[in-house]
Amino acid sequence: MVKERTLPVFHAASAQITKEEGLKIYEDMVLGRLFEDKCAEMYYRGKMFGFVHLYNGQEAVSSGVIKAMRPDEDYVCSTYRDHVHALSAGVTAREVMAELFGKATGCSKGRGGSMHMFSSPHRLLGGYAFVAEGIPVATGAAFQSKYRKETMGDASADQVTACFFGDGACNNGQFFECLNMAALWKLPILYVVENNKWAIGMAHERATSDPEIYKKAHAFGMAGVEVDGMDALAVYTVAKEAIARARAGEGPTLIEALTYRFRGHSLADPDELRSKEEKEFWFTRDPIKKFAAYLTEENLATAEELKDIDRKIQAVVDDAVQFAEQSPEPDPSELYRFVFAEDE
Ligand SMILES: Cc1ncc(C[n+]2csc(CCOP(=O)(O)OP(=O)(O)O)c2C)c(N)n1
Ligand SMILES: [Mg+2]
Repeated sequence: MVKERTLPVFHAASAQITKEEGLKIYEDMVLGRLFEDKCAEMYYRGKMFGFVHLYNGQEAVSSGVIKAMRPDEDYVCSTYRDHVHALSAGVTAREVMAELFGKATGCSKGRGGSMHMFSSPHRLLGGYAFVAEGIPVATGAAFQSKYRKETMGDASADQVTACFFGDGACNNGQFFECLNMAALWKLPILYVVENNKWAIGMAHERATSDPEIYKKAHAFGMAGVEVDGMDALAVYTVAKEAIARARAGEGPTLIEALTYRFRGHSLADPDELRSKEEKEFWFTRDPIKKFAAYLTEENLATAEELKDIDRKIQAVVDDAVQFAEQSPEPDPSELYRFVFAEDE
């Protein structure tokens, strides 16, 4: 039997969500899942190049956190596993798929590819290929919100930043330096660790002196919480509390979401290191199935309504592929464009 860390218990009855919130989270998770399944298909058909890291299994973290934020206003920062964060942040499936196909209509104009999704209108600060590279960027975004509000007197600058990264990033120096500054200056930021137990083929327990990452917050006098990352409702509830704290000027939170990726590290990984029994333990905790059961049990949705959403989203994903296929390649004469920000 696999020895798994005990997942924190969350009592669903303690959370109150409306039907609208529930369906929004469900739809976003289904979009993440179906989009990524399609990515795998397109990658193996040779439509995408380079490394492609999928997010299957971790959807409750992206949807639970980002759907608790203000769309197109609050900031989101990601890693190389960034497609689903981009979708949750509101970047259209068309723009994300076109970026994966390297097309000019992609959200990074076809220059970024899988690991570098970016969208200024959706306040997506980017996907970053170096482990922990997004942490200082996100910390800077949170600093500018605070600076604009408190030093420049801009009352509208109350935006919160969510910074997503993996368990592997928590052994990197940037993590500790940024947590220190964020706590010291009470920055409006959520550091969201997606602890999926593995950093490529390195098991978290083998690389980390104290594997309970959320406890590292306490060394900085920062709020640190662990949450079942397979439970969208639990993540949403924890995120809402952290966002309220950040917006009220009470500082950052380190959220450790215990989760699991259902596929290999990237689509080039044969995924032979993780045991069959470990995978099976986590497959039974599929976050979409869990949340669907919650919605129907609480009479927030019928099984038919959820199926309608599934069908609608499948059409969105199919349309995104068609759009990406038909979109033009970037024009070679524009090779040097978008290296620096442009006015429009
Ligand atoms: C600074 C740096 N060192 C090493 C790598 C190679 N690398 C790519 S992904 C990865 C594992 C990161 O694991 P984790 O942070 O847990 O994220 P996950 O892939 O599990 O989402 C490593 C070591 C890198 N990209 N950047
Ligand atoms: Mg990991």
